[in-house]
Amino acid sequence: MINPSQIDELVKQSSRIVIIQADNPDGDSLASTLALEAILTDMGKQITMFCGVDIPGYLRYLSGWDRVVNQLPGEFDLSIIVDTSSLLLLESLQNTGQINWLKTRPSLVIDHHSSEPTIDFAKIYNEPKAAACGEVIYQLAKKNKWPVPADAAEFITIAILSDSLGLISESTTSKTINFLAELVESGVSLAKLDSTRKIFQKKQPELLKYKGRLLQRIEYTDDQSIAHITIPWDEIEKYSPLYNPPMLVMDEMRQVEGVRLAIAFKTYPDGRITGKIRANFGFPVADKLAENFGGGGHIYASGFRITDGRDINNVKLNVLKKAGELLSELETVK
Ligand SMILES: [Mn+2]
Repeated sequence: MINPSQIDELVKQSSRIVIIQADNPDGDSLASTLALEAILTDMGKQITMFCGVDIPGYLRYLSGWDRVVNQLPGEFDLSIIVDTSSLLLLESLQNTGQINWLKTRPSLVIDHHSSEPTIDFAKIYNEPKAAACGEVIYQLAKKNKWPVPADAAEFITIAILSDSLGLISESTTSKTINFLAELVESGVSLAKLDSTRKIFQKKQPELLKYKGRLLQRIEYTDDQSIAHITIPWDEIEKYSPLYNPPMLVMDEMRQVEGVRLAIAFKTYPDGRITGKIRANFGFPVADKLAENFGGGGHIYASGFRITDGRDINNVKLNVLKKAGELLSELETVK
């Protein structure tokens, strides 16, 4: 693993840097990208922000999102991949062939995931104990005495609050809270950030109706310890621009009595199936479950993607079976 001062060196000798998000942009990845952009621009670097897929509507309150492009620049000296170490999540770069161009220059991963990295062409800087990629970036900035301008401080705060679910996630440590205190001390207003976010996150009435239909479709297995839902392509196509459908109900699913694990399956026209997994506190099996199906993530939040054309019912059966096994293994350990 590369260390902070080596990263500092790499950054200092590069003048054109492209910052890359995976194909599943979220609050942490986008805010981390924007924070890095602000920091590195302040250091005189020329920055391009890349993401292979569109930035979802609910993140578009983050000023600067519209500067994220889906084409790598014609010239660059270094790429920094944020918030993922998984090659699977760079599928759009592979599908468009841009990955070959990416590999011609040094590449650095800044991440906070516990799964084994599968991006083999980059130097990895991974801090699995950090609550957010934004926290890792803040630590790097502090260690390397990089400037943290006011907008960068805001983005880092947003990144940390986003992935730590407002400082309550399992991965939130006293260090995370201390960092946040420093950011507030430096002038970040949490109330202001929250009100901007809420204005942009008002839901359209049709989305609430759709949520009602999703709630009706939640299924349970294993004595109601696993809640799951399947979202077909026509719904993804219709509602994704407004909101990521599973996120409308995942929290509710986890709040049902007896539920330990919530799983959302999505099916795509090309046969691809994805799974989003959330585990309740005390049932840290999300990473292991995802790893069984070629994915990965954290102990309480993970995901996988299946592209070999397997039937959805078959996948569901296998995932739910494995989930049940992992949960009962926990019981035996206790
Ligand atoms: Mn993250």
